[in-house]
Amino acid sequence: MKKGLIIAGSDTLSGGGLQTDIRTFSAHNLSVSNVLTCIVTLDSETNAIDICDLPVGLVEQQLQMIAFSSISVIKIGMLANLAVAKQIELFLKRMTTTPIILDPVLALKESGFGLSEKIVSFFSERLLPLADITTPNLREAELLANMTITTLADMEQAAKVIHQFGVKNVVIKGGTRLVGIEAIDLLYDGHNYTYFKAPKLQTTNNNGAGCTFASAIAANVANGLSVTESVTDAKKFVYQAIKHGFPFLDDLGNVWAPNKM
Ligand code: PXL
Repeated sequence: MKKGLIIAGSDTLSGGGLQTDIRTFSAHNLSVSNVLTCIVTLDSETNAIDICDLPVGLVEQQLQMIAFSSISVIKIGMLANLAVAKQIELFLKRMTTTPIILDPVLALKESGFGLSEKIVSFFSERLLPLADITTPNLREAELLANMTITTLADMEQAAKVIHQFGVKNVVIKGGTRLVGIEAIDLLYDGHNYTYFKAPKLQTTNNNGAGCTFASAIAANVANGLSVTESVTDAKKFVYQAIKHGFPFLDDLGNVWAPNKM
């Protein structure tokens, strides 16, 4: 059995983050090593998102443990701060033959969570050049490309700008924000623009959709699929996961990915 590595934050509510990434890898028959970077909870009084970073030394210690084991893919989610991001950069520079899928978690549910400009530029200048695929949502694509996205033409333009940072493939998760009845994602490999479409599902049970999509792409790459095949299959997987989502809080529920046969 192949093994994937997930570097991510814990989502206490388990819709997104490490928990969803592990479930998605398991559903794709991959075993998993993981490096935890932070813990995301909600403030019990205000319900605001609270991100508790792990000490950077502890992140480093986890990375050292898995540095020499054989890994078929590395999927990166929330890093939370610059010191942790720098440790991840050092680690990735040693893993030159392993495909790297970088989900630039800079905005939760498109809202942004007060990250500094420094971390955005660290992602573009230092992490993107090391990645094979990056999977920003629309808001993250706007932050990385430093532009507003309201149309498909804007999405193509943003993908081009992000590609110029040195990442081989850009997948922009259009989600439901663009007008129209379809959820549209875009892959740009430096030559071609490929669109992936599915009907928009009317649901608020979508916490973890972005993580699930990126993890499914990573798992498919580890299992030997091409980038286009990986995105095509992951799009079907995340559609089912959103469809099978279930309510959790009053106004938010989690996606749930049924096991693949
Ligand atoms: O879905 C984005 C995401 C990524 N990582 C962590 C999260 C979430 C969303 O809640 O908690 C740790």
